[in-house]
This record gives sequence, C-alpha cells and structure tokens, in this order.
Amino acid sequence: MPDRESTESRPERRAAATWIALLAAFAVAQAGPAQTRSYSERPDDPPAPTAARDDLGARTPGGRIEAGSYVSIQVNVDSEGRNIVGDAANEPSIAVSPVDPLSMVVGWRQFDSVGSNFRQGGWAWSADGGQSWTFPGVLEPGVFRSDPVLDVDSAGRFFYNSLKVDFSMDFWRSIDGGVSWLSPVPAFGGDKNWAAIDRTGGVGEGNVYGVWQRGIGCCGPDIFTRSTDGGTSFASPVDVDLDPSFGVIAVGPDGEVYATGVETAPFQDFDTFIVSRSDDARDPFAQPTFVGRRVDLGGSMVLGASPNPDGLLGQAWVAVDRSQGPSRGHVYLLGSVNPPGSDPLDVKIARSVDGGLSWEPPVRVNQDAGTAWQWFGTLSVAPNGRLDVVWNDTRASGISTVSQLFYSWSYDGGKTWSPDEAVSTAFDSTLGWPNQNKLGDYYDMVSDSAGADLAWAATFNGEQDVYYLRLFPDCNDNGVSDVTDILGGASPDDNGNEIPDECDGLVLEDPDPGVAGGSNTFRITGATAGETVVLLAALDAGETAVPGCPGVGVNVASPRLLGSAVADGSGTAIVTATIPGGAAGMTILTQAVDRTACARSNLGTYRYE
Ligand SMILES: [Ca+2]
Ligand SMILES: [Ca+2]
Ligand SMILES: [Ca+2]
Ligand SMILES: [Ca+2]
Repeated sequence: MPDRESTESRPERRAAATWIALLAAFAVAQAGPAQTRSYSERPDDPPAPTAARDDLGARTPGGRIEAGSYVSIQVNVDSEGRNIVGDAANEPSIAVSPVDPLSMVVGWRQFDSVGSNFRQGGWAWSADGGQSWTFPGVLEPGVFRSDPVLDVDSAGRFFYNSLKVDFSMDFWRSIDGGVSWLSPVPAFGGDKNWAAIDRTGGVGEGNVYGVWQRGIGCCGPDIFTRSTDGGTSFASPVDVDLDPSFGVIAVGPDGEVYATGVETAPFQDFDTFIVSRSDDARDPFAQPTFVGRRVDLGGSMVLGASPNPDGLLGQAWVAVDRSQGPSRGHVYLLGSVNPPGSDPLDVKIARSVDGGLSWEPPVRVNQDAGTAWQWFGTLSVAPNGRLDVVWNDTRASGISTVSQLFYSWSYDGGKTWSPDEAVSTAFDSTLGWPNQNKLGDYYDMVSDSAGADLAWAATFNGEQDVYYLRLFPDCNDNGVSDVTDILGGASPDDNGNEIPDECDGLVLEDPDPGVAGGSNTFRITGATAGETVVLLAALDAGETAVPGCPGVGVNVASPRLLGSAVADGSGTAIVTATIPGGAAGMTILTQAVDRTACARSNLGTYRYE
C-alpha cells in the first residue's frame, strides 16, 4: 500500500542536493493534497486469534455477480466455493498462463478477520479459466505480508512477489499452476512495488524486473532490481530516472522496460506523471540505466478521497503494444486523475508512438457528462493491439461511495473508445474494511486477443472479497467476444476495423491515394441513404459541437470543411477533396459527420506523402 512519506522518516541520500533545490521541492510537495502520513506497512493490529475460515459454520453462498453477459465469480472461497464470513481480501493481482490460458492464479492481501488489519499473502488458483477457484490459504501462516504482485513466465511458471515488514521482498515461484509454491527467494523492494517478467523470447527472456517507491523501501533512491536468472537471485538496486512512485513496470516487444508513477525527486509530486525507459535492463551484461520523461495525463494522481479514503484512487499504469501490426511498440500511460474543474476524477490515457520520447495529449476514457468519480482505472493491452480499460464509476448512484465496475475498449490506440458500460451491479466501497479505510490500492487485468481476465475487489455481500471477471468486446450484445464473432464468420468485418460491421456506424476509411498536393477520395460507410455527409479536417484534436445535434461533438479543434457527398442507397458516400501540397509529411485529422443521424465517424489520422 502507498503512503505519503513523512518528512521525518524520509531518507535523503542525495548529498548533492542544494538547499535551493530542497526548498523548491518542498514547495511543490506542499502544493499537493495536504496529507502527510507516517509509514503504515507494518504490523498494527495483532493477528486475529482465530481465522474466519476455521469456523466451518460461518459460510454464505459464493459471490456470483451478473451484469448482462459478464459474470464476476468470487475467488476467496472455501473448498465448496462458499464465501467465508468474517474475513476480508483486497489488492488482487492476477497472472494467466501463456501455455494454458485456463490456468490462472490470483494473489491478494488476506485479512483473516475483518476485525484486524494484520495481513498475509492470500492466493487461489483456477484450472478452468476462472470458473472455480481453490484458496489453499496463505503463503506463510502468521507472516505479515502486503502488496502482492503476480506474473508468469513463457513456460507457465507463476511468480508471486510479496512485500515483508522489513521492506524486503519474498519472490515465490510455482511450477504446478499455483497449487503450491517453492521456497521463496529473497529480493529487494519496498512499499508499493510492482514486478514484471520478460516473455519476449529476446535477450531478456525470463528476466524479472521490480520497482517500488523511493524513500519507503530497502535502498533509498535506488528503486529498481532485476533477476537475469529467472528469479533465482536479484541484483543490487539501481536508480530510475525521475523516480516514479505508485505505478507499474512493463516490458515492451523488444525487451525494453518502462516504469511509471508520479515524480519523486525526492518528494512525491502527485501532479507530475513519469514514464522512464531502459534499453539495457534486458542485457544481463549491462548495468541498467533509465531515461525518464514527464507526461501530461490531464490531471493529478489522488491518494485518499471519499471512495477509498486511505488508499490510492488509482495507480499509474504503463502498457506496451506487443502486436505484430503497425502499432507494435506504442506505449500507453493510464490513470484515474483529478482534472481541472469540479469533476473529482476521470480515467485518462496518453500515448507515445516513439518509445516514450514524446507523448500525445491525453484522452478521456469515461464518457459521462457529470462529475462522477472514475477511480481505480486499470489498463491492459491485448496481443492484437486492443486496449482494455476498467474502472469503478459512481455515475449511476450519484454517491461517491457507491460504484459499479465499468469497461471500455479501443482498437485505434486509445483515440476512440467503445461506449462505456457497467459490467457489475453496484457496491458500497466503504463496507467490510478490515480496520483500514480502503479497498486496497489496485485491481489487475491481463488481456488476450478475445478478451481480458480481471481480478478485482468489491463488497457485494457486505464484505471485502476478491472476484474474477472475464471481459470481452461485445458490441452486438450476443454474449460472445466480437473477436470470436468475426473469426468464426458469425459477423462480417468487411472494412477490417476489428468491429463487427453491424456495430460500425459511420466509418471513415483512409484517403486514396493519400498524397498532398492533389485530389484524394475518402470513402465513408454507414451513413443515412440519400443524405449528405460532410467531411471535416483539422490539425489538432479537441472537442467541437455539431450544430443541430445536442450533445454530439467531433474530436477535432477548429475544423474546416474539406468536402461533402450524398450517400448512396447502401449508405456509402465518396468525398473527393484536394489536400494542399504544404501538408506533405503532416498528419491531418479528418472526421465525417452525418447530421441527419447526428452520427460522427472514427477520427482519421493520416500522414500525407
Ligand atoms: Ca468473505
Ligand atoms: Ca469524472
Ligand atoms: Ca459479440
Ligand atoms: Ca467492421
């Protein structure tokens, strides 16, 4: 769990820091949320005298929460699949075997009694794709543990990184699908750690990477460790440029390593997001070095607010596209952030197409108009380049402590998003606190081509419990992943945009021939037959209202009319327009609008030759 470091306990080891730099950093720290907390990832309550699971009479039916085609299945259950009354579980992390996708493991912070915040390393495994779970107990009975992070290597061996009270980590490995664990290996670490394993098949194959927050860890400003022998041993930590805290670590398709979080140099600056990249961490013969960038995510990270008073409202997520397509290597930063204005929290995403050197302006993922809380934003990228995002959302209740889980996905690198939808019923995030005012600090999700496997915590039965949820794009609402619909031929995808054509709406295709200084044709499908379609062009993204269509806007700033055409009987319009020669080498944004249907197309982002 994260804690804002106290000035008393903060180790300052950078002797080179001048008084001026220190004073400036302190001023920045003071400008953020006015909370200073002492470190609390230490035993506080004693362990519960008896574990709730030992009372065999204290059982209720296992949680099974249905919302449309989506079913959340309780993970922390007894051997009969029943809920254990009186315990608590949060901060889940999930890993899914790349060898057998039906094999998955979830770890979490296990509280044996809701009356004590003494926490241990809970885990459960599934061999049937999350439909049923076996919860054997905790890693080591009686040992205080927190901040669980799980991953899996290319051979399907699961890893469980677990924080201990002395800021050291235990690195556990399982070679039997999470049924049992080998003796743990000592690793370096600290509060709010994250870990990831290289599965690229490259020079870094099998490397394990770990990162944690500076100042509340083993090793002062050195917050990155790695194992180049598959987790048998870990190297002395090294520095990460700009010291990101409260985020994750991710491995790109060529073994490049990214760490993210808010800047900590040395004070946490919740207004400044960092993505720091290493190209040599994969190389066992090199000393890892990082180059960081500050990224505008359109708001600040939040720690401690109404839906989750003692926790993060969302950590920072970095994920990399590992597809074979043109988006391979693109990097995404996502978080729940407090934007300017009265809205307390939105989920926003930023993209880099040059390996983290430069970043495009952030895009809002949630699509509601009000001032609801969108917290615990969580990102994963599928092997086919689809982005999957979930978050907790208070829009329906209007109450900051009553949320539903929401889901949205994107096939265009996060520029446009599927209509966001609730994928759970409502729950009160303040129920079942184990003498600690939070639902943990994160959820965790792993995407595959057809969908995503999510581990999350909620309180449907009045207790904090951990759930598994299989998510998938389902625009045609038939209960089957749209990826499967298209692959199996149940839905056509004639325009190749990965979305069943029956869901497409207005689609703008790339220009032909796509050359500046001459005439181009733009094909638009899905329009109202016999009505005019207009094509707008702009240099910058933004939000511009469409006259006559309340609530409908285009995603460009200061657009100008590029051309128009009447749609034929099948709803296809062909717009012919000249792109000026001066646009050669530039990316022009285009978007089509059907004002009869008040429909807008996807945003065209084409770079003209
Ligand atoms: Ca329970
Ligand atoms: Ca909001
Ligand atoms: Ca479907
Ligand atoms: Ca389609």
